[in-house]
Amino acid sequence: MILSERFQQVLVEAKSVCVLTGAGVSAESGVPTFRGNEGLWSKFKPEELANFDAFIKNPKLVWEWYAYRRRVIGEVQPNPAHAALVDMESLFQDFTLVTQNVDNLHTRAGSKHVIELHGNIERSYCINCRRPSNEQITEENIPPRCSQCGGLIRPDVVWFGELLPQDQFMRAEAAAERCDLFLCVGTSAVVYPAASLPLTALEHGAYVVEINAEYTDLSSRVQETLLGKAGIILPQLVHHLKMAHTGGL
Ligand code: BJW
Ligand code: ZN
Repeated sequence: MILSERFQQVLVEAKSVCVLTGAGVSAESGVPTFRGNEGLWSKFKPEELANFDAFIKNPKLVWEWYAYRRRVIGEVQPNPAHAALVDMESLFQDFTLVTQNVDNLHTRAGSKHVIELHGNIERSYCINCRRPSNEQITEENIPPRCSQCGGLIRPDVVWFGELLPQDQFMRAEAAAERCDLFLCVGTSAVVYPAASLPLTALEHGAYVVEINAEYTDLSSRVQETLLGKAGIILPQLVHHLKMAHTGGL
């Protein structure tokens, strides 16, 4: 991959970097993305399953989706895109990793500080008493019930129409506002307010680079789109940075 002169300069000189990741970052691990897939659950739009009304109407169906995804996630490993983002944490003075993913793969790869905007699929809680649940959830015992009060257990993720964890979102916004370089990786950038973060970075003068397997609605607004797989491109950026730091460039 050939990086533009301008991007090479920004990459090497950046002091503050913010990265927003989406499902495309985990695609090479074998985790299906939300939009434009084939397969078992592709007949449902995420809007149809990832909302509270759908859960109350059919908790078994929604839990079947989550139980399937929990199983897939448990069987896969972080990929070179996750690993490159672990490396980046130590290559910049100020580095913020923000993810929309609930799969915990950034943390499993070794990233130390991850802002999880849409929750984490490994956690769940009771919709009645709000206690975190540690019930064993398998594809056989769904929908799970709270051992304390009998209420329905739900995954600790953010569904459509629900507020994002405000402390996490405020930290993400602050990072987008102060960064010199913003990388938007493997996201269709259609789900708000996460999709506002690259726009916030642009408004505050950051250089915004999208890394995606295809063009998105964001592509026409950012300085550059690098088309390709995150698991190929991100390690190349890290290689470039390490060469620059050791004087090899
Ligand atoms: C690769 C690759 C490879 C593949 N390498 N790339 C402002 C404007 C318009 C609408 C709204 C707005 N504000 C709020 C809304 C409503 C709504 C919304 O945004 N709707 C839009 C769809 C129109 N937002 C909300 O409801 C949010 N809440 C909110 O705003 O609260 C305030 C409020 C409250 C009450 C009333 C009113 C307002 C909450 C959004 C929660 C989203 N939740 C989900 C589910 C999480 C749990 C779970 O995982 O089950 O989050 S939906 C789903 O989409 C999930 C994802 O995090 C999210 C984003 O998806 P992502 O990551 O972009 O995946 P894909 O599949 O779309 O894209 C993958 C990309 O990767 C593709 O581009 C591929 O090309 C690429 N790719 N392989 C690189 N190897
Ligand atoms: Zn309960």
